[in-house]
Amino acid sequence: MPDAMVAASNSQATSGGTTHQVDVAVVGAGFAGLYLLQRLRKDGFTTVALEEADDVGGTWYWNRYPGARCDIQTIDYCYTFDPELESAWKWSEKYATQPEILRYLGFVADRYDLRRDIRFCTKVTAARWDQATERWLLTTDNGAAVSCRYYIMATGCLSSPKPPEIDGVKDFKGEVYFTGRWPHEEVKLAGKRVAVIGSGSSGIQSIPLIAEQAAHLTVFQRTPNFALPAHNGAATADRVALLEGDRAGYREQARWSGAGVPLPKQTVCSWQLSDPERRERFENAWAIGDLIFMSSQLWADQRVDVDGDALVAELFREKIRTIVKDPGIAASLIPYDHPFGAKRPCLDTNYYATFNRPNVTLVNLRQEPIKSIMASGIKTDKRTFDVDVIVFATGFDAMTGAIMAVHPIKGRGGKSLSDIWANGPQTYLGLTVTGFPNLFMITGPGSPSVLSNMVVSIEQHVDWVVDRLIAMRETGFTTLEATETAQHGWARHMADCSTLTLHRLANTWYTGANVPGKAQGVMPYTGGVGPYRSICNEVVSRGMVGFRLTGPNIAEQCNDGEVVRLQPDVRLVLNMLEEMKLAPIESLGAQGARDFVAEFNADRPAGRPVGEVVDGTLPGTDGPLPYRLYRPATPGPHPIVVYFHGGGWVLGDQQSDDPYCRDMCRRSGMIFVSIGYRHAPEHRFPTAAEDGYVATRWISEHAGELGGQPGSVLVAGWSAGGNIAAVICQLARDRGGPHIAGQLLVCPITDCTFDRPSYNDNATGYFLTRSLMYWFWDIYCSPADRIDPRVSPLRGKLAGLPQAFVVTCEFDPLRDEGIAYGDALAAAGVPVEQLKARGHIHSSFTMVDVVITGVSGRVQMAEALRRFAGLPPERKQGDEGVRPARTATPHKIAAAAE
Ligand code: NA7
Repeated sequence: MPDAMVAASNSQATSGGTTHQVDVAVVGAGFAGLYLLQRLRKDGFTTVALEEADDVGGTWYWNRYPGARCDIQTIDYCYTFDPELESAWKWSEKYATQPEILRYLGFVADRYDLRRDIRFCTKVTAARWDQATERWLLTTDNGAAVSCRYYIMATGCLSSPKPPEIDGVKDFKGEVYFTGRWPHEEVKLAGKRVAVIGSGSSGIQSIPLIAEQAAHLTVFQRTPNFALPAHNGAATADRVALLEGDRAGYREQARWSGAGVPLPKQTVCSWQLSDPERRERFENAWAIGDLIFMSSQLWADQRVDVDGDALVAELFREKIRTIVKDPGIAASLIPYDHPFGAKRPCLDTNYYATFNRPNVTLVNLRQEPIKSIMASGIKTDKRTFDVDVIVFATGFDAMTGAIMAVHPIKGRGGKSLSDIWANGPQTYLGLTVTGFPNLFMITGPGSPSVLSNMVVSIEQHVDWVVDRLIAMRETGFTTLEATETAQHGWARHMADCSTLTLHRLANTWYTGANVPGKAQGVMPYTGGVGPYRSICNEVVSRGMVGFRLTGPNIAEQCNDGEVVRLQPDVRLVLNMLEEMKLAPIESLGAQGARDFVAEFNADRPAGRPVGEVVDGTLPGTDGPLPYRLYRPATPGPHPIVVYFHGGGWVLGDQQSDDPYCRDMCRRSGMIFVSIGYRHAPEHRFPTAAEDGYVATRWISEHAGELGGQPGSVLVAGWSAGGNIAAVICQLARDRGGPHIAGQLLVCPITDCTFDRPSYNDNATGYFLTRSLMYWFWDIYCSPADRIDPRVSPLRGKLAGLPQAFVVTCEFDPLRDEGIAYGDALAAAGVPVEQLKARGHIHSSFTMVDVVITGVSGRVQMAEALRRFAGLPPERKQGDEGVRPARTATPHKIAAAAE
């Protein structure tokens, strides 16, 4: 590349043979490095990019294997920072080939004259932070060292090929190629016996083309993958029309989407569709040939719930069986060891059909592992395959490999990044690392990166980082570093996010499982591109929360803390509610509030099916009380849980917690009977409690008729319903029955003392407000009555009560009175367990299929109920424990929670 070499020598000349001084050094000249250069230069920073290759392109420079293409539609997989650039370049295909993408990146480099700031053929060999000068010193294998204020790794996620870990590679006498380091000159495979090891994206893209050339191709497959036909050709007309209709809007939608591609939220759940309807959706997606579409547009629960996902996987398997003629080969090609999407699914052109060719052999390494590579070919534990060429499509040391390849990177106090990351990468926002001031990573571990359209993520990272550098220049700060608190908080938030999807359930390069000895854990951010962007923005709007900034002649600034303490889906729900700018419920009047709740609930995700739902009435003190009974699908009789809905004694009815009752019925395998007790202001204290007591007694006496186990019942309730359940336990003890085997109290109201910290800390902003609680109290109960244990059970006698499971949420005004009740029960000798749900709000557990992170709490609640009822801890349908039961959502909030 003559241009490149000229650029390199110019660059070194300016350094005068001594240390090359710049404001910002960038490592890598792929998508990220090029955009960095463009922005940094535009914003007045001196900069240099150090690039190991002799040209731009990054991953698209190295991955030249036959069939290499992007697997996001090209109209989405390109820069959007400059509308003129968008109109200056026309893509020729729906999925561009590697040569075309490389040409595009060359075009971008030339258009913005970026090559003059790139030192090609230059590898960074080490990097060291010098505290005295507050600069990074980068040594290189070619030319001057670089001294910079800011050091930005734009090294890509898939640029460090993984060794094949197979004995004897060096003994092989034929040709050896790695897909990730494919030669520039033509590789002639015609007439040769070729082996391909690996069936990830690179293998799946190259195998059909290699099969067309080779005399014989033998594919060595360890793990089969899901692959979807690309149906490549011209760019899809409807997508192009959308883009051209409103380019800015289209791009903006991508920026706030889940994966960086503008597709609508799916709202229908798999169980709301019939078999033929699901099949039709799948066939449509198969015909469209778009991974993001297939992964997100079939039904709302597909990516997040094992059952919803399994339906997709099975339809894939049917396709493979149809395409591959030999049933034995088809069986080997069918993936069973991971949920669809948990491992990167692939986009193919004739991949499965290639195994119908007479010149192709599939070797299933699960049945006959490779023993070694010999001079003449490959030996499994059953056979020997003589080949002329071996192609290793064995993947990468992903996400961390390229960063750690610069070794050592020594931060403050001389600590090395490889040591600090020995147990897995730790970052703040995926962009920075504590102890490494002024070091940034683009698409680093902890950012959405590989789970997103990379270009969208790259542009967001670059803009965010460069904007910070500008802000520091303007304010006089010269160093920026993530705090320990912030980094720990991000690790916790990452772990919370990882429960939202199924990625944690597969051994993949996302989790580090493909590299022997590598620390394992989900490395990319699974919370989505849009939410990630909003968090980065929040860091700034809250005064650089989690960063320490210093500079000469300026006071240190450190707004220490965690940027996200809420569960990720709870945060989205709250943001959504804030955007809706709802009037305070207490301003609507009782009837207005009831209408609002009814409207709100009508729009929420439908609960999952249970065996039977029966509406009925039972005799109350002053007339019939309605109830709704949820029966499990399993054979009865079942223990009965008498349930009391939430709503501050004012709102709701026996159906208002329908999704929660269904969910708990499925999980616990018990009958739930939700009681329509009477409400204030029409019926004030103590009506709700007395109705609840009468209903519980009646249900206990008629358990057999209801299909339940006679003898005893359990009680449960949420919020004011939790209050009623707690009170009933006291009344039942004092009034001679019924026998209650256990009580489940979810965020219960237990006292009328408003000075506990949670009433202040969580007074506003978390859905249930202090003001709304005051309103509920005023409507239900006069001040004089408030100390009565029938409304303040914490003030009652607690000894001799049924065993209890008390759930409280961190961001709930009622948190501390729930905890106080649990503690008081324990002090009174009542067996009690408390679940203190971190990051949750008052309604987290009843927002079923909206707040997905609430699942594990409901699993624990169901287990407690089963224990109380003397049932074995076996789980019922829909249950998972280690996995989320995400389903979703004909619902605005649910859509946001995606
Ligand atoms: P991948 O997706 O990591 O695939 C590598 C493949 O190589 C995969 O099938 C591996 O099996 C297989 N492999 C790795 N090591 C071995 C050994 N030692 N023996 C046998 N088979 C082995 O990398 P790709 O390059 O295909 O794709 C990377 C990404 O680039 C892709 O997801 C796109 O985003 C673009 P395993 O699954 O580990 O059992």
